[in-house]
Amino acid sequence: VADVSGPEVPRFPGGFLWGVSTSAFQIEGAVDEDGRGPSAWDAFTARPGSVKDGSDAAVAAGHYHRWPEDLALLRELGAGAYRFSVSWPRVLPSGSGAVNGPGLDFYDRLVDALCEAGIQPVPTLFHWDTPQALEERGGWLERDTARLFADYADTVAARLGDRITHWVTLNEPAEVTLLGYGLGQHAPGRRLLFDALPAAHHQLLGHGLAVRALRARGARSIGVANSHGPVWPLSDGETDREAAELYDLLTNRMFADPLLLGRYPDEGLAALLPGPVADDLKAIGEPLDWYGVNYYQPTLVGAPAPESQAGEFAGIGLPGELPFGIREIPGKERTGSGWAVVPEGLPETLRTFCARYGDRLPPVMITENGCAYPDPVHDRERVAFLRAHLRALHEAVAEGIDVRGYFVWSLLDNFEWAEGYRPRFGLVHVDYQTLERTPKDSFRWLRAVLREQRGSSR
Ligand code: GBH
Repeated sequence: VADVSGPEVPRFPGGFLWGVSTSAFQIEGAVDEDGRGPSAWDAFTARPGSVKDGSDAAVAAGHYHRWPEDLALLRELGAGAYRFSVSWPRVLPSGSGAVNGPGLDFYDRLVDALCEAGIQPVPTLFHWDTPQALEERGGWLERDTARLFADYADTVAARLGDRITHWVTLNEPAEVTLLGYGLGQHAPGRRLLFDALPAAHHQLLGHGLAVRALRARGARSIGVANSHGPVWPLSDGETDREAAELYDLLTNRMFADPLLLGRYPDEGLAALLPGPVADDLKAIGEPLDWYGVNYYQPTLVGAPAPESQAGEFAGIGLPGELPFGIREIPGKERTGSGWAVVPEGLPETLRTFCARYGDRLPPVMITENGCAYPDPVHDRERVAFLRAHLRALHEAVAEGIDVRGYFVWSLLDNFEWAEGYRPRFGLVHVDYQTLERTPKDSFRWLRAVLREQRGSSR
């Protein structure tokens, strides 16, 4: 299958940002060291049955202590940028109030070291680890969390801002809303179904207020990282098309429209949002410098499955009371975690964005793309996956879509949320007994691609 000898990736425009992504909770560990406060994910993982292998992230990939080693890996890879997340409860243990000096120092050292290595630090301010103190007061269901998020953004910017070019406010508010508050499969484990939507609005508001706070601190380039992918109707029949429309509304347009058009996509949503939102939408719609897309796969959606077919949906775990059902995409290869491999879904997503948002769409960056495979080191499938996605992305670039960067998820094997440690998304293998890092074949392949793209033989 995959040939690891030659990169075989067409040339991307000069200045294209090549990077890898991680997130704090998934790699750092050290959850109660140096004054870090608990996050909603610490509380969630402590609840029996919430994580498949019963694990937690107390150690994770041990990055908090091993970051110099991880920095060396980034250098060896030749990454131009590193997207990491700042843990809110490490900086503000109870979400607001006194700053935890050692927590902020950790990111300050990391940013310094990245700059010294010539790697652009791209911090994400929120990648799902809400301070538990705020979660206990309702978390993102509460409007005040948005304001506190902006205060936190200000605190981080005051310390790191002099060395940051590109900021990311939120990572995937759709997942937090739908999986965390809607279905209870992620922290905070609430199962509010459509009553979860205020959590979406408050995250978006938090984003908007944070954009203003960052700009007031002189931030040059601000984006967001949202998960997007095509939604394909199971058939041409009306019920399947309507179900797919609704799924697309809830996962794609509900998050992108307010950010890019300053409005929600559907009148019917208004009733589910927390009161009048017109003023909030002015903050939410503050023009972005770029828009981050996390792309994994399309979703095939049809009318809800009849009871008799429930087994078919077990892996996806959508409750029967929702007005849509997710089906397996037939005829595609699957990754180790069972996701369909559909590289052409990436340019399709970008074309849909250009068509819908036109001039309102700023330059795009692919802030995450990657796959899980069990293979420890000789990960030929990951090489094939990345190569196919980069070729597909290049088609979009060749068509004139303004794509400025691509970040692989992920540098390291890490804590894959409710799936625990089994899915391995890393370019680098992590032995969870010893925390030893071993670069996979895909790491060497990507290093060759990056060298070639830079046009040097370094
Ligand atoms: C991202 O979320 C996260 O930002 C990151 O933290 C995480 O580790 C990474 O991706 C890998 O999961 O229809 O059941 O087949 C990914 C969001 C949403 C992508 C669900 C795949 C379809 C799963 N995901 N989606 S399913």
